Amino acid sequence: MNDLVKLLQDLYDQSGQNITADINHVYGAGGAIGLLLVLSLYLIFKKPSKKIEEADVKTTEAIDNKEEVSTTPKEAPVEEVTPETAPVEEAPAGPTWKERLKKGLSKSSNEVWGKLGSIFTGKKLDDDTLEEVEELLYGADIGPTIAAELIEELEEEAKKDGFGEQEFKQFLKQFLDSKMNTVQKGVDVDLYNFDESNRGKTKVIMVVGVNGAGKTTTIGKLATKLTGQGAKVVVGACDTFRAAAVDQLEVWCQRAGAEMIRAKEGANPSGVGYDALQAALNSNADYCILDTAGRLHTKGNLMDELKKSRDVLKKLDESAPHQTLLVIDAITGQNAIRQAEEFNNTLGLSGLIFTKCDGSSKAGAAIGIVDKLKVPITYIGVGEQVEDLNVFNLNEYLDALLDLD
Ligand SMILES: Nc1nc2c(ncn2[C@@H]2O[C@H](COP(=O)(O)OP(=O)(O)OP(=O)(O)O)[C@@H](O)[C@H]2O)c(=O)[nH]1
Ligand SMILES: [Mg+2]
Repeated sequence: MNDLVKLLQDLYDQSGQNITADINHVYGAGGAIGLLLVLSLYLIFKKPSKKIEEADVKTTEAIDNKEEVSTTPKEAPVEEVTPETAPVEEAPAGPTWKERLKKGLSKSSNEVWGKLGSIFTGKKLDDDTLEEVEELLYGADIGPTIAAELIEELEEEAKKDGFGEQEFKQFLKQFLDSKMNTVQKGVDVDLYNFDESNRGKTKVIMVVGVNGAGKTTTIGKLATKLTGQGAKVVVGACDTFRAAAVDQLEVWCQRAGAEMIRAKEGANPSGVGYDALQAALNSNADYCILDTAGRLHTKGNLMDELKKSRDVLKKLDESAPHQTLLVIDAITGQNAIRQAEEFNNTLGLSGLIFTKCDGSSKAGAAIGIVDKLKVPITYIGVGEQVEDLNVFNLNEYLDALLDLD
């Protein structure tokens, strides 16, 4: 013990401190060292914690299951992922109808209507600007009467203070809406919304138009929409001129889950329409859609044949066809008025379907056509996919055309 006192005294002396080590200091230091020793032994031999035990079990299991063992410290906070909160991987959704419409009308919007708006950024309406507007309106093919009317009203509007691009677009929207909204109100909603309360009351839709306007494709899309709503649809392949036309329709009908009635050997088109309606009535179908062969409105004999096809349906149902729809390719522009007038005179059209708007900058022609004929647009087509056909909504159409949101 005295040796230990001496050792401590030497250490104190070396550190230059004026402290005297006595036996009490030695006992104190020895006690502290002893306490440290006991503590160390306890920590080494104490029972492992529950958490560590569990972590080890999991690690063993993971190894047994050949799972990858995480090197993350076990104590690190782990976000709990329960089946309810786990993110479900959804199939990427396609574009919405609004997006499709906007894209489909982008040619017309960018090349004509958008340019019109930009004329008014910071400019006053002088003669040069008016001329520019006129030129673009003729390019839009909305028809000379409407174009002249629009310019007259514009001259008044543009006198107002702060008349810029947005004000011009709003003025255009109001003007175009006023040209169409009364006629558009006449659209029969049953045409695109299958109503369960009408189940079994066969509605006959006859689809007509010039060659290649998009009749068969539109019928395919329409049938798909209606069967998708739970309706039973029978389609009559009345285009007996081309075998390929029937094959094309058959593919669409199979996809839509619609029944297709084709021509019997040597049957004429009106016979197929009759058979299709008979089949639809027999099976209490909700819709009977007739695909007719394309024809030029100037061919009198073909137009007569169409009339015959329509009249024969009345033998089965006096009120048939309930809808006679003319398909118009948007690229036709104002020339469609002549077509529509002829078809209207022969058959009495109840609606128009405006197709291929995506391929033309003349989608605005619809306004002039509706205004002139007083026949509403029922559907609009902006591409070749099923989703590219939808009900024509005037507000949506004008917003997309004028790039308003
Ligand atoms: N881009 C685009 N193509 C379309 C649209 N609608 C139809 N088509 C295409 O236009 C072409 C003609 O369409 P059809 O449906 O065969 O036209 P149709 O009026 O039945 O033709 P006929 O029976 O020969 O008189 C096809 O290649 C269609 O895919 C559309 O909205 N956009
Ligand atoms: Mg066809």
